[in-house]
This record gives sequence, structure tokens and C-alpha cells, in this order.
Amino acid sequence: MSVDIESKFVGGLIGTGIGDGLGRNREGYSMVDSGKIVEIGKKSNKLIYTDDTQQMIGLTESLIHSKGFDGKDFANRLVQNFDISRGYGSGAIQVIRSLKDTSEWKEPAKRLFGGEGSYGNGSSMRIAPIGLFKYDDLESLSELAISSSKVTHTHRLGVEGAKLQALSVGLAVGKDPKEGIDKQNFIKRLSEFIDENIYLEKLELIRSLVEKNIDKRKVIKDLGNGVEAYNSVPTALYSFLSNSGNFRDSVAYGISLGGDADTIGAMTGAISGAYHGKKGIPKDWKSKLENKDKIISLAKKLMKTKKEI
Ligand code: R7I
Ligand code: MG
Ligand code: MG
Repeated sequence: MSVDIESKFVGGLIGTGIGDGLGRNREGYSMVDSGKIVEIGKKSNKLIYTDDTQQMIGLTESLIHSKGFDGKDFANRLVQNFDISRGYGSGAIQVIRSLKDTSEWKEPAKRLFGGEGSYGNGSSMRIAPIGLFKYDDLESLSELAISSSKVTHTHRLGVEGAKLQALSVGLAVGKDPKEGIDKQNFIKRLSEFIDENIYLEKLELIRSLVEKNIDKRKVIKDLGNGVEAYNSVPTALYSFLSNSGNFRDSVAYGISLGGDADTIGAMTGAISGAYHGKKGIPKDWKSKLENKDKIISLAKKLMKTKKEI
């Protein structure tokens, strides 16, 4: 197998930004044809990203600076990079504001939603850099995914979503798109790391749905398109697997499902970008991404950091 790993690091990060920037136009809307998403992409002059990519950038910067994951450093970067105009979740706003005033960075996230913490998809949508950084060691990848989630999302279902999304990105890095993907095996491998029933059940559903040409309504009904991690991470994985032939189809499909479209777009883009690499991402989408050069440079630095440690 000859895969260009650096191209995959770049693909995973700019894939997040493109899916997010394109999907924000459809956040909160109902499903449409994928063609409509491609059309929106053509008409947009710029793909402006949201909190999903803003936090993904912070996590990447933190991994590079700390040469690995450091919760305190990541918490500081969430505070430094906070930009309310990017459209953060209500729980995330509360946590980040509390993080600003405390050195006890593990505490604020635990206080959300009655004391179990958030199961929103906020810790899943930003996690591409962890999947890339540890793609060759899925045990460590899972541990880092869990730790990075807990800075804002401590609910077991929020944490598990982040783990599943990071694993999907990590597995995609190791696959050669010229060889195609064994979808059943990909899902089976993911299941080996997953403990929570709701995710295991959805992985089983994906396993059967992915072999058929399924109506979008059924995909939304069975897998979800909401802001909860368990109603969006499996949906992004399905969007990738059912359209794994090229980046454009997978991301357009994920966004076309509507609902939490920026985030389903970001997560589909992360997996698909990590699979196809930079070269597999349409030029027009790449050139329109806000802060494209900065994100590409971060991806390269992340790769360099991995080699050095
Ligand atoms: O997860 P989070 O950062 O939000 C991410 C979403 C993405 O769609 C972004 O694009 C952005 O739009 O926001 O922020 P949270 O507030 O932690 O979680 C998101 C939402 O999930 C919350 O505002 C709640 O509506 C819901 N939620 C919960 N509801 C009940 N009980 C999350 N956890 C719970 C819970 O435990
Ligand atoms: Mg967003
Ligand atoms: Mg969203």
C-alpha cells in the first residue's frame, strides 16, 4: 500500500472545514437532493466555518504545542479561540466561560445538564486531529479521544461519540482509496472499540443500510440528524461509507440530510478527507475555504509533530 499520509492529514482537517462551511447553509433545514448542496457550493464565494472548525483548530494547535494531548492547554485554547459569532452550543458556551475563570479545567463540563455533562456532538465535530495523530495506534487514539471530549463533554454518550468519530477518521487514514473500502469490515473494526449499546445498535443498522440504496427519510429516521452525538456521529459515518467513491458525494450527501448539517458535514468531511486525502477534495471547495492556508499548515505541523515524538 502506498498512501501519502501527509495528504491525508491535510484532507482530514480541510475536510472538516469544508463540510462545516458548506453545511452551515443548511443547519436546521430539512433534507434536500445532494445536487442542491453542490449548487450551494458553486454559488458560495467563500466557505465560512463555524464553531466546529474553530474548535478543531484549537485542538490541533494544542496537540502540536503539547506534543500530545494536554487537557489544561486545550482548555486554554478553547478560551483563547472562543468566538461567539461562530455559533457555539449553549452548554459549550457555559463551559468555556467557566474555564476562563478557573484553573480547575476538569470541573465545569461535569456540571452541565443536571450533572452528567453534555451528550451534544461538540466533542465529536472537532476531533479529526486526534484521529489523524494516532491513526496507527487505535488504543491510544481512543484514550486521547476520551480525554479531549471530557474537557467540554463528560456524558458517556458524548464521550463515546467522540471516540467513534476519532476512530472512523483514524481507520480512514490507513486505507488506500485506490483499493476501495471493505465497508463491513470497517464497521466491524469500529464495533470492537465501542461499549455503549446505542452506538452498537446504530453500527448494526449502518451495516445493513449501507448495502442497500436506502431512502434518505429512512436514514434520518434510523440514524438521526440531530445535535446529540448519537444522532449525528453514526449518520456522518454512514454518509461516508455509502458514498465512499469520492469526497464530493459523501459530503454533499451528509449535508443534504439537513438538521445539524454543518456538523454532519464537518464529521463526514473529516472521515472522507482522511480517506481520499487532499488531492481527492474538489479544487473549487478547497479554494473557497476560509483560512485554508492556516489549516493546511496546521495539518503539516501535526504530521511533523507525530514524526518527532
Ligand atoms: O455539543 P455542543 O458543543 O454543540 C454542538 C452543536 C453543533 O451543532 C455546532 O455546530 C453548534 O451549532 O452546536 O454544545 P452543547 O450545548 O453541549 O450540546 C448541544 C445541545 O445538545 C444542547 O444545547 C442541548 O440541547 C443538547 N444536550 C442535552 N440535552 C439534554 N440533556 C446535550 N446534552 C444534553 C443532556 O444531557
Ligand atoms: Mg457549528
Ligand atoms: Mg452544528
